[in-house]
Amino acid sequence: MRPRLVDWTLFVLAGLVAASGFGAWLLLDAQAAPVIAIHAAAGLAILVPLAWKFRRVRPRITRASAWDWRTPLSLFTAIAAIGSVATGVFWTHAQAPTGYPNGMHLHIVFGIALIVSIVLHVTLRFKLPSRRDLQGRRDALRWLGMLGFGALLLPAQHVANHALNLPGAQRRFTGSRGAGDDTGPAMPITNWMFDRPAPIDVTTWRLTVRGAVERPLTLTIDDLQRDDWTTTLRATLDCTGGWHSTQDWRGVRVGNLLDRAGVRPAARFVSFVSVTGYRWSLPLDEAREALLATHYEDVPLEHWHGAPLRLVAPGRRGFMWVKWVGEVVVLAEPDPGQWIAIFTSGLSG
Ligand SMILES: Nc1nc2c(c(=O)[nH]1)N[C@H]1C(S)=C(S)[C@@H](COP(=O)(O)O)O[C@H]1N2
Ligand SMILES: [Mo]
Repeated sequence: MRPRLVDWTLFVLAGLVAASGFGAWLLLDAQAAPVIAIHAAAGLAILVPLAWKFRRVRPRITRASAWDWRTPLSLFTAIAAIGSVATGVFWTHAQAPTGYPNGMHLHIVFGIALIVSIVLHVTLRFKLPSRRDLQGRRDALRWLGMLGFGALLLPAQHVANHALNLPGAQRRFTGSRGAGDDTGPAMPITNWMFDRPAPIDVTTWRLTVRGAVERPLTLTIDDLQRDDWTTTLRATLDCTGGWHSTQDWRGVRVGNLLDRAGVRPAARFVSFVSVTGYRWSLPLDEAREALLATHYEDVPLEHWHGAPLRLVAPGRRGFMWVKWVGEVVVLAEPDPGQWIAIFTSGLSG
């Protein structure tokens, strides 16, 4: 097979893996499932052209006389590629500890290193593909064989997981492992970056509902616990860091609050802002179905789980379940600044 064909196959597969890796975080569960499957399948399939490429470039590495200034970068790319696949497989299939940092964090670090090094690698060695690269039936068949063999790796892994009852067989489709259900306060605690707020004094705490609404609201904790306001919702928190837990949450449906405040026609998103500055938004219709919870499993939330009020966003990854909510802001536009807020909140007092 022509080297350039193998290189382009690697490049396209790597792009697919990177894009699906980000999609896995951001999409709703139902949409994320096939994207995560593509991520895993393409991530394993890439091993086949990678092995091919390593065989080809081995003399350029093993013979010192063949080294040039680009060789270290190529080695770095190779290490990042192997590290990405190895940490991905390890994290989703082994019984690794869920602490911080864990296998998922390593996977993200290797993945980002890989994206950076591929961009550099391609900039330095770029060659456009041409039709000649896929000429000849034998080459085309070999190429298809390579892809086909790669595509079988994930199903083979699944069969092995179930036959040998490996830990990977018990994982949720996101790769997260169960951390116990209906456990209330014993649920794991995860803070994304720097949020370490002091416990909130509920006698002075207020929830404000503002933005594109007719009647802004200021509510006390007692308002939010009135029997005729509250409902329960069973939902699964699935942290990107690799664990999941299902609880019965109790609180006020966001749609209920929005109806009381009267949403203006321009409204499109609802942002949930923590007292720490952390914030995330959901599209209006989805936000209506979310819950602002004061309780789990019939007990009040514990401080580190976001007391007095946290967002429960069914079907969304855990990092969107804003804790210590102080404001609900109805928006007419998306909020790109939330991407900065989740990385910097907690740093300013
Ligand atoms: N304000 C705030 N909310 C937050 C976070 C945070 O760091 N700050 N971490 C998020 C992440 S990454 C997860 S997985 C869940 C974890 O919730 P728990 O600690 O109650 O299990 O909270 C989310 N809400
Ligand atoms: Mo998380």
